[in-house]
Amino acid sequence: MSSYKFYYFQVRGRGECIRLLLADNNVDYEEIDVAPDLETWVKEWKGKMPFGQAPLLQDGDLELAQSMAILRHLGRKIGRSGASIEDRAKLDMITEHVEDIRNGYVKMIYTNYEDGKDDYIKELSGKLKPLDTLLQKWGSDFITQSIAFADYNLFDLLDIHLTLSPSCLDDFSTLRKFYEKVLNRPRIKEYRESDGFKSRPINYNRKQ
Ligand code: 0HH
Repeated sequence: MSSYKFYYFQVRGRGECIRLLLADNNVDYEEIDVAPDLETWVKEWKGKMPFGQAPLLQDGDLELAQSMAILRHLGRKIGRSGASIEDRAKLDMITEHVEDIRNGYVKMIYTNYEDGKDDYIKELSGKLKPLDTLLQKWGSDFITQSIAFADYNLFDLLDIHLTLSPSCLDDFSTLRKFYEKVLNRPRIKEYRESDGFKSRPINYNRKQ
């Protein structure tokens, strides 16, 4: 029996960085689809979620909501949470900026895709540039010396934006290098070949 149960929709969405961390670190888990149909989500699962939303991770008696809390918790449990207090601060700093970008992305995708996509893409490089500058300044392959929870989240953010705008990393060689480095990790490659990964759209409304 898997020790972790992961409850989420069958989309990449806010769950994908967690799946990437689990896959790359060979952590066994069971995934439960909370919405084989919308009625099941509303009647069976929504009310059981601490904040009425998924994802949720069950780790023994601990029921944990909020994707970033789940990601950090798993990072701490498997030793992917930064080697020093300074590293942990950097990982948190990047995580917060990635959240800011993701919140804007989700808003555009779900509420304003047709009218908002072009402007969103125009403003994207201004949001990615500081990430490129910081990673270059910090000088490691990952955000810190070795891969940690925040790297999976940053990777997923870059991945979904490359789908939205394939040229979005053209001016950001450090981010591009980081993206390729994570993409080419054997277990990440293997995971991305899986039927599960291939069958899940990025977003529930299938806009991307
Ligand atoms: N801050 C939270 C986190 O990071 C936000 C979680 C969240 O927005 O964990 N959860 C959404 C699903 S993520 C949720 O539970 C986006 C995937 C889209 C799935 C849409 C399903 C529509 C069902 C009506 N949303 C469902 C809800 O709020 O009822």
